[in-house]
This record gives sequence, C-alpha cells and structure tokens, in this order.
Amino acid sequence: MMYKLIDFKIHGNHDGDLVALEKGNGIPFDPKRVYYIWGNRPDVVRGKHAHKKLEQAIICTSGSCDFILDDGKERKKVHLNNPAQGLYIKHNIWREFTNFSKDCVVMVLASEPYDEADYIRDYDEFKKGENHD
Ligand code: T46
Repeated sequence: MMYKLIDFKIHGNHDGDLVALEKGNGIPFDPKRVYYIWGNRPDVVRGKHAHKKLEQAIICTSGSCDFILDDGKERKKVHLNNPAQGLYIKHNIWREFTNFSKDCVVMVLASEPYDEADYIRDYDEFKKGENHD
C-alpha cells in the first residue's frame, strides 16, 4: 500500500462542519507533531524526500494541491481538495507536492517529533533502499 485516503467523520450542523482527529479516530497512529504549510507559488515543488520511519496524515484544509508519491516501483498522483479527507503515507515513500491553489493550506499530523536524521533527501539513495515494501 503506497498510501491510503481516509474519510473523516464530519460533525456538521447548520452552522458549519467540524472534524476531530485522534489515534484510532481517523488517524492510524498517535500524532506527536502538527505543522502546516501555506503561501506557496502554484508551480513550486516541495517535499522531494522520503522518511525512514515517519508516518503522516496530510490534510488540505483549504484549497487544493497535488501529491506525487513514489514507492520505488511506481509513481501515483493524488489530488487533495477536501478538508474532511486525509492522505495517510507510511515510511519509505518518496513524496513531492505542487500545483498549489492560492488559498491552499496543508496541515500534517506526524507520528514523531521533527528529526532531520529521519529524512532521505537523495532520490538515488531512496531507490537503493533495501526496505521498500
Ligand atoms: C513532508 C511534507 C508534506 C521544522 O523545523 N520542523 C518540522 O516539523 C518540519 C516539517 C520542518 N521544519 C523545518 C525544516 C526546514 O528548514 O522547516 C523547513 C522546511 O521543511 P521541509 O523542506 O522539510 O518542508 P517540505 O514542505 O518540503 O516537507 C514537509 C515535511 O518535512 C515532510 O515530512 O512529508 O512536508
């Protein structure tokens, strides 16, 4: 499984909608960090790395963007434009993201605190990795 799209439960009423996320309730891991990204030029390409251990759930809370995912064997593009949907990516998946709408805000829940040592930023090194599932 390269990725999974998770539909979150929406607590909606006539005033608007709310999504609440926690382990086992939309998120398959215990989140230890949250960060968010906005203000990107439409054509900028972010990411360009994989993670050795980190799992993440990525939510486009506003606007839209594209994630390009690569498991070392094939590449897939996922368009995100729904704040009630999460893109779950486990470790050892190369990711790039681009095609940002002006109002795009990407929020990420991560299974571990930030650790630069967990990043694989060289594509050849990623491809050579012995632990592709
Ligand atoms: C991912 C995609 C979706 C921190 O200090 N703490 C953090 O938790 C993060 C994520 C980043 N940073 C610093 C490190 C860099 O100096 O913020 C700067 C930008 O980070 P980076 O170039 O890694 O950002 P993206 O947008 O390329 O990638 C990020 C995540 O790093 C990555 O895990 O999957 O968002």
